[in-house]
Amino acid sequence: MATVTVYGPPLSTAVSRVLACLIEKDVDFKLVSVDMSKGQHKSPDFLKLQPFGQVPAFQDEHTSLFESRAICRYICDKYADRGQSLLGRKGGGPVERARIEQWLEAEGQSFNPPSSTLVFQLAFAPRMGLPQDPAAIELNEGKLGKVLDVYDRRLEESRFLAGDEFSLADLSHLPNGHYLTVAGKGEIFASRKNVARWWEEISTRPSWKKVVEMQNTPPAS
Ligand SMILES: N[C@@H](CCC(=O)N[C@@H](CS)C(=O)NCC(=O)O)C(=O)O
Repeated sequence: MATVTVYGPPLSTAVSRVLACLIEKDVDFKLVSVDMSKGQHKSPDFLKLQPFGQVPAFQDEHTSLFESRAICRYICDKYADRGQSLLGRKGGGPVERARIEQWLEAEGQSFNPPSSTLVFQLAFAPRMGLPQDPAAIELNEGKLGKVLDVYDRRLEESRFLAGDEFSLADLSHLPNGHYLTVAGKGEIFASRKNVARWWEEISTRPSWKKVVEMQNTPPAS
């Protein structure tokens, strides 16, 4: 099997989503560093891979892709026979796949907007020496809380979002959820019984622990 290539730092939420997926799928990969502080993600060569000048970019043989969730879907489809079945079991049928897609959309459309604003405000703004916006933090905590109330009701009936199996829909929440807990906002999960159980289970998977280890390893100079 050829090795796939991911471009971008593991500290990026979108890059870490792809890394977690590759590890779950047991697909070998090469990680190519992109120094965002030097603007390498806006260089002409990088823009050929990711026209919006964002990370991650991804290559598999002659295919190059961008958008972390699309890359994860591709990995799951192409390497369907390897690792964890993140997009439904073989022969699981359209309903099983649609339920996973439904919760993946919920992550992208409902969970991600408030959580990514919070991650920026709470985790990245301080690292970049930028001021925090308390009004944006309060507003988005409220929005995220309402989303997680829906999740809590769903997770009362099933172990994971799309059913009884861990899927790409669950995995996709890990990057933002991780930064929220590290930034001291873990209560937003812990205060909701079913969300708390779910978060504990997905965030302690070996694949995610490995990604966190990569995030905490300084890039080779
Ligand atoms: N929807 C894109 C988001 C990519 C994205 O926003 N990446 C951030 C890092 S997490 C980035 O490259 N930011 C730098 C910039 O936008 O200039 C994906 O999921 O791949």
